[in-house]
Amino acid sequence: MNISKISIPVFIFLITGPVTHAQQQHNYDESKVPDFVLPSLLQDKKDNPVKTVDQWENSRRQEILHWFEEHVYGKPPGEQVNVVYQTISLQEDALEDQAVKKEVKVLFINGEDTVDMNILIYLPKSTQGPAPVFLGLNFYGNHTIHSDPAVVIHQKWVRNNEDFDISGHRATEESRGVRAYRWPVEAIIQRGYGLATIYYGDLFPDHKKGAPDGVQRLFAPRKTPDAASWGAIATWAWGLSRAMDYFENDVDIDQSKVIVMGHSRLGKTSLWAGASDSRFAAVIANNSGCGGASLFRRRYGETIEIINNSFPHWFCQNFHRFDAAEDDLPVDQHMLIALIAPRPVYVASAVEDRWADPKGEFLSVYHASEVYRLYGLQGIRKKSMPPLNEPILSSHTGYHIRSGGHDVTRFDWERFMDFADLHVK
Ligand code: GTR
Repeated sequence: MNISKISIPVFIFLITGPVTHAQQQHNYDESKVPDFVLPSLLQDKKDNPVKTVDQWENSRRQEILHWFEEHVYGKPPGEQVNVVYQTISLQEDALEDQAVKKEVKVLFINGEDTVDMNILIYLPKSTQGPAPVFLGLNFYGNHTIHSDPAVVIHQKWVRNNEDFDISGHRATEESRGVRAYRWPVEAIIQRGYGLATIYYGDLFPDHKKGAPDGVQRLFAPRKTPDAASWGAIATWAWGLSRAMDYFENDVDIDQSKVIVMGHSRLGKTSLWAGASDSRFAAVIANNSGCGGASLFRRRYGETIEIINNSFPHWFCQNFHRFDAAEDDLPVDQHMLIALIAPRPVYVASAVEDRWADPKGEFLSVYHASEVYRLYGLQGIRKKSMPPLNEPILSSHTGYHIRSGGHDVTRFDWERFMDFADLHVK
């Protein structure tokens, strides 16, 4: 090919590769963040002021919860499926005798059809009585969170990853323990907490056509999905609630002290799980970004249009109506966090994770604090972000921004546990 004969746009394409839709649209320039007005938390849709906890809980909160279901995450079908729990492994001397480990298979049943999810649970032996527990979904499978050779490897669809030797969308022995650095199980156990985790693909394999291979299939014969039906995030959150149903029946777990934690898309999920199911005692969202803690109206980093284009299955169909129309949405994400009040919530950002808009994540927590104050709790009063690596822990609305990029680090976990020590344990 003779370079001199290639037209300029084609030449640029050849040297840079295709420019993705996402790259074309995002803004990282603070001076280009548009002026916006956030929907009021304590003024209802008829403009009546909300002055008491009772008005908040019985009226305004319901209104906001409904909007999130209707326009953002979508609703699970009202009906329930039959559920059976099977303990498929039990080890009394796990982690050098510091923990009890069990794997519980949860079978969701509709007639002849079943879908299962496996909960991997580590509980500290040092705790007198039932243990407080962190619950989090994982990205590649329960066997990836620890090098423990006995954890079951799932047979579900999984994202290919050369670094983890995952190809053909199937996990193998090669990927055992590859995500252990994100799950400091021994440290969690030492601090007196349990850890429960589930592979998110058990519930909804994370691709556009994943729905029929997850739990949604079990409801399909009974209910035709509509534009407000649950997307993948609501389905993953539904799975967390089903894990909570199980915890209510496990005497070794303190069901009143379950802290739901998630990173990135699973941080979006932990926020929605905590907002939609008040049995969760506290919520932690790490680098959760657009559709998680950050404010849509700032249009900094990932936007509604970008996320809907890249991941059309994550939210309900109605949410696509707000592509490039953030101001038309009746909610913003400070309202999602406020739905968790008065339960403790912790949002964590990373300074290099601009895609997730750290400032927008902080401002959500700041604005949500208004509802925490209605409960007589302090919340965050200062509108300026705290310095790097200096967590806000004493407030029921906790926050940190750490150095580094999009990830879950040991620093993050230590702060999550500090926060849980203060507000949950
Ligand atoms: C990105 C997505 C983010 C975030 C992230 C993740 O591609 O744009 O919203 O969820 O994935 O989950 O790792």
